Amino acid sequence: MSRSTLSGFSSRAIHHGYDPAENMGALTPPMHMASTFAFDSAEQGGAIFAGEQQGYFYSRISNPTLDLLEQRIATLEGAEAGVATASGMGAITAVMWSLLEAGDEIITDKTLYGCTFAFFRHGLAKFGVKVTHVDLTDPAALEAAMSDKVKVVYFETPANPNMRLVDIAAISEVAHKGGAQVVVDNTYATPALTRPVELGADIVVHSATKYLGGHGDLVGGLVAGSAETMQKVRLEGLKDMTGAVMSPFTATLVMRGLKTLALRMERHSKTALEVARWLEAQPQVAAVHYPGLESFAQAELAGRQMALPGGMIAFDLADGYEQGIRFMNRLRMITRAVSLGDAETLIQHPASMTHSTYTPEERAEHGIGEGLLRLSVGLEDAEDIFADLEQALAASD
Ligand code: HCS
Repeated sequence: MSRSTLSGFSSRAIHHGYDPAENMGALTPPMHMASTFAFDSAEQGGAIFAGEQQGYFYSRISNPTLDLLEQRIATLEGAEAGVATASGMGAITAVMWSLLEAGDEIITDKTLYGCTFAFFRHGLAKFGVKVTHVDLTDPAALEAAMSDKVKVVYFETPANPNMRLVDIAAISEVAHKGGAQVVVDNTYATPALTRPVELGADIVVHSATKYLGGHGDLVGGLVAGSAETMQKVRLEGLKDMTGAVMSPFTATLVMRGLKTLALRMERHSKTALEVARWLEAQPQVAAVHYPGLESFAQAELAGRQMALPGGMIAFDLADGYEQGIRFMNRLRMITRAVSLGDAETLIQHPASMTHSTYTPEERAEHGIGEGLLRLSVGLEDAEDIFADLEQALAASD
């Protein structure tokens, strides 16, 4: 059986695109730490530059180690091709600089990760792109907002930090009818739980720093989509507009993470569901937002669109921000840190940390509560997570 025709998700995450026999038997793909590549002849160099011949020439454009990772994210997302970038923001900016030009419009969901929001509002807008935020939990709201100037519809699902879901198939249908491309940030769900391209989206972006890498030891980004669009993202967004290139060492770490992605997502989801149920039963907790809960406002969509509910939980304490700060400061094992998807359980306060790029008024308008806490449930034993939450909650009153 060819290693590139395996059907299982984890088998492809482990083997796709690589044959040890072609690499001196090395089980793990070699890391090509080369900035440049030698040409057989001057004519060959010219032909590669002109795109008349396939080949590597400079690692800002492509590199064999990144190439393998790009093939792996493409197969896992059910897309034709991939592009690796230096960070999640590198992925988002490389895509947007490739798809948009002055005079175009982009519609994004209301809730976005803080730096994504800042890039759209303060970056793209400066270059003549009109940015409109629409509640994309409602496909009719998108239909009403569409115009022939809208080139891109962009959202996260689940959204960072409040866990709102967007129906990828329904939104893609409306966006495509209006002639726009759909870009989905799949960082929270990962392709182990949701595959946006299979549901109709055009492009997927990732912060590979999170679940894909999975061990809190790298910063990286990935893009997946059609071969034609990925070539544009590589040659415009990556090569010329951002230069946001991933290093071969980072690519090696991401590929190591991908091997256990499905396994880790199962464990993250199992423990997170137990934690969400427990939090919901505590008198000090006012609200819990988790796609696996029966009380989740979009439980039907979660069941339809996510294979498992994932490892991220958002919740509010009854006494709001002040209690949240007391609670966070009393945690012993659970770590106060931004980022997510690591083996360690992490907690942070979006309004003062990841989403401090919004003004308080913008947070209110975009559904990001001032007291909301975000928990990234890790891979520790559930009893230790519970014990820490319990003692910190008891001491937070
Ligand atoms: N995107 C990361 C980094 C925040 S500054 C997060 O935690 O949401």
